[in-house]
Amino acid sequence: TDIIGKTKKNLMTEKKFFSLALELARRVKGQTSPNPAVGCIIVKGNRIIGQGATHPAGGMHAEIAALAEAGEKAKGSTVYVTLEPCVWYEGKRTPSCAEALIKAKVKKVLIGSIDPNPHVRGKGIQQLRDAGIEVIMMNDLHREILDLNQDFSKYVQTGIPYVIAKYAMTLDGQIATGSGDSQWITSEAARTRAHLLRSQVDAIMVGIGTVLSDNPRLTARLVNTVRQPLRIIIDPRGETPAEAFVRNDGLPTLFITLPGFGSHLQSPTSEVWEMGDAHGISMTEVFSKLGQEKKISSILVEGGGRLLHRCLKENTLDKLFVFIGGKLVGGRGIPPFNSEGANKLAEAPPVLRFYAENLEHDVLIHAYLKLW
Ligand code: AOF
Ligand code: ZN
Repeated sequence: TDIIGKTKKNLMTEKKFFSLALELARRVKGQTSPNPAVGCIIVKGNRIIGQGATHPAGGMHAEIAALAEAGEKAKGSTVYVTLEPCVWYEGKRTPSCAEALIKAKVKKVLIGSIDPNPHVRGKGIQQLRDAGIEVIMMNDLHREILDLNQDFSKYVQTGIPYVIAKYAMTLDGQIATGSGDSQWITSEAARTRAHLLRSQVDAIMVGIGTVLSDNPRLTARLVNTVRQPLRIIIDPRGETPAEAFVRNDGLPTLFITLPGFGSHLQSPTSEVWEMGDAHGISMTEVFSKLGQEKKISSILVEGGGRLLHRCLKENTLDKLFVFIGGKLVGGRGIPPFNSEGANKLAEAPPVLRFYAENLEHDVLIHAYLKLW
């Protein structure tokens, strides 16, 4: 019983250190793109001697920040890190974390996930082991750790941004009443949560219908944030009014129109891409171009129903954020994806995994259509 007791206690401690490392990573989510958000805790004799999280791109990695705090004491320590430490490769901006850990003579490294970056994947672990450091892959919080950097994982492997659809609906699945009234389906706390989601992506996208009906600002206002996401308006015929917030508040906006419809939208703060043909604007093409030319690694698509439907139909959605508010329309309203849907449930797009987050008065569903 003594031995079992001890083992249990150790497991508990490891999990605690790991959840701390994950918490550190979560705090910098949205500030590290296109790098992943990573957290690192350095422990010696059951005491934390260093902690760190990824700095904005081009800056320190989590391990380097944690090692800087630990200093000389890092020798013989145990390191908890949510992502495999990186190795050096051509074009990299900062020095290798695996090498830094070896140099600091740490004893043991516990890793939460393998780095999906093809330049790193597995090599960091190998390098540490070759240097005689004990490396353990942790299963604790594995799913949560993977969830945090799904955007990075897709972008580093494909060059295409991670696309999330976001909408707020009633308990009977409507985003507005039949007459178009939608303010508000959710309460204050859910709207603050939505602004946090905005602050964690590189870009926010809406269709022209939403601009015309809501005149949204599309900024992350209700939370503290160091940067605002790029605003992208899908406006095939260049109908965004001259008085719309997105053309007047001095923040950057990218308008995407059909050929010949965009020149009047150009301004010192707004850019125009003219794309598409008689079949309309291909969202697949839009997303690839955003990844390639603007290095956008994640996008939140906030509606409306026609744009969301188009994204779904082209199979470009990776995740849904669905806010559910305690309201019932109780009849025909407006659905989130506004067009013909699947005929048979067997033909409906599969959801691979979903779970709910409880907010004060509402629920936020995380639904994954793809896993990266
Ligand atoms: C780590 N710890 O905190 C992060 C890692 O251009 P660089 O030098 O910043 O390297 C970017 C790559 O490093 C990135 O694509 C990913 O593979 C890894 N990110 N690695 O050891 C960290 N953020
Ligand atoms: Zn690194």
